[in-house]
Formats: sequence, structure tokens, C-alpha cells
Amino acid sequence: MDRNLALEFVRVTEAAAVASGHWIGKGDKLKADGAAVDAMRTAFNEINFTGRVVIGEGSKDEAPELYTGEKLGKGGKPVLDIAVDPLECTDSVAYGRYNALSVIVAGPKGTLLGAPDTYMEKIAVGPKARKVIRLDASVSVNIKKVAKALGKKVGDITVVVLDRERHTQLIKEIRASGARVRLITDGDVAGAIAPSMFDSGIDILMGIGASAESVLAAAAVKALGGELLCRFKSKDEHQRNLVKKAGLNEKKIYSTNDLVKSDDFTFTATGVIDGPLLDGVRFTKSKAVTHSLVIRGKSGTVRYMTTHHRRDPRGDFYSS
Ligand code: VTB
Repeated sequence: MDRNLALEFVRVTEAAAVASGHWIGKGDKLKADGAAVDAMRTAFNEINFTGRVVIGEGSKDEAPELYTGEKLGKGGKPVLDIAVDPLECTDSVAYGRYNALSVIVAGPKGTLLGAPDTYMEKIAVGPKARKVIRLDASVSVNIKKVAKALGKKVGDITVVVLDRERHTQLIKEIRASGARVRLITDGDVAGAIAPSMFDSGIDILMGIGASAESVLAAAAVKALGGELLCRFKSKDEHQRNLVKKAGLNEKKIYSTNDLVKSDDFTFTATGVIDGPLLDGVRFTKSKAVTHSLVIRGKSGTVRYMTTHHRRDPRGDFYSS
């Protein structure tokens, strides 16, 4: 994939982050998400490529834009699969909480798993512990093995978990093992990537989260040398049928290589609200300032980018 395309995509996540950044704390998640989706779509359609959304905002009937199957870009080569979350953590933005991102993963056609909109059980770790985790091992065994691989005491291990009732037992078991728990209200994309980032303070992600988020996080985790293992965990018959219809297997344990099949991909994210990966959007009198991360699969290069977007004096438009 053209190396410069990764930089084109950062304009897309920047645009979505700035647009949704205006909705922080205003209590309206639909407006926040809509702003991100509109900005993302407009910015995508200024790029010379042909994209097909494999993970988007839902099916065509549920999502007017960026739906699974939608075509993006001005056309021509390259032809890419696109997985997006214009606004990961819509609620965090609406209620002014923590940890929201705009995210894109792009890879050659057929290389990103088109996971249907359901749930997955997940465990994610960074490079030093990538070989020791098992999705079916007990919580305490996984934690002990990760601690050993990292050369840490179990008591110094931090496990990030989504704060959901379904995780009551998991949290009990983590505490019983002696490890520490960080609860997050949303955002298991950043949560799954954090153990692979130097000094994030997070060693493991555990628990059940959305399946689309697995594919998005897997790209960054793979490029950074970590591991994310997951398995579909449908809530009901409808979700089980979605998995079947997509030709996927409820019993299979998917690794980063199954979720993102090629090395030729890019992961691009811009922070909307501060989180473990990135700072959020700041507005000044004349500028919007964004913080982004661009990771290329082939080289494993990690670029942090701070961009100052000039505000057009006539309105809320920003230079790209
Ligand atoms: C998680 C979280 C996301 O969805 O994947 C979660 O990381 C799972 O769904 O930020 P529930 O909220 O139903 O538990 C999000 O919260 C939103 O996409």
C-alpha cells in the first residue's frame, strides 16, 4: 500500500475528531456520532482510492452512512478494505467522560475480517507476553504467565476491564489472583492496544466487548508485536445467526493474524477525549489541535502527530 495513503487517512480521523469534539459533554450521542460520520465520509471521498467498508456503522438499513458494504474514495487504485469507527466511545463524548477515538484500519481487499456486529470475549497483551496467553486458560493462570513474561510481580499487573455487570465474576477472579483492575466505561479498542504501548500502565485487557472493536484493535496490536485472542460471544439467536450468515465460526479462537490477514495495512486514530493512547481535541481561539497515531503494518512504524488546524474566520471549518 502506498505509504502516503496512511497520511491521507489521518486527515480523515482528524476531521471526524474535530467535528465530534464540538459535542463533548452535550449529552447528545447521536449528534456526536453523526458529526464524526459526516466528516469522515466527506474526507474519505477526497482521497484517490477505492474503499469498501467491511466494518462500519451497521447494515445499510441501520446506518445511513459508512454502512458495511459502502464504497468510499474517488475511485481507482488501490482497492482497499476499510474498517472504521468514526467515534469509538460515543457515550464518553456525549457525557464528557474519558477515552474516545476516531479510528480507521485499511488493508488490501479481503484481508480484514468482516466481523458482524456482535460481541467477543477477548484477551490482549503486549509483545513480551504474546506467546503465553490462552483464551481458555483460567484468569489466574493467564495473569501469572503474563507477570512472569513481563518480569513483574502479580501484584504489579494491571488488567483493564470494561465496567459492565457481565464482568462481575471476571473482576472477582482478577482481584483474587492479586492483580489490579482498571475499569473503563467504554473503549476497549484503546484498552486492547494499551498493553502493546510502552509505559501505558496497562498489562492485559480481559473481558467481553464489541466484535468490530476486535478487528480495529487487532491491527495496531499486530503491528506493535502484541497479541489479541478472541471468540464470538453472541447475546442471542439473532447475533448467532449474524455470525453464521457471515460464514464465521462461533467456536473458533481468532488471533490478530486471523482478524487482519496481511501485513500491508495501516491503523490511524485521532483522540477525541484524552485516553491511554492519545490526548483529545483542544480548541483555541483560532485553532483546533489534534493528536493522532499512525501505524504501518509492514514496517511497524509508529508515528505520533500533533496537528494545528486553522479555524476559518467565517465558521467552524478547519484547514486539513
Ligand atoms: C465495547 C466498548 C465500546 O461498546 O466494545 C462496548 O469498547 C461493548 O458493548 O466503546 P456494550 O456497551 O453493549 O457493553 C462500546 O462501549 C461502544 O462501541
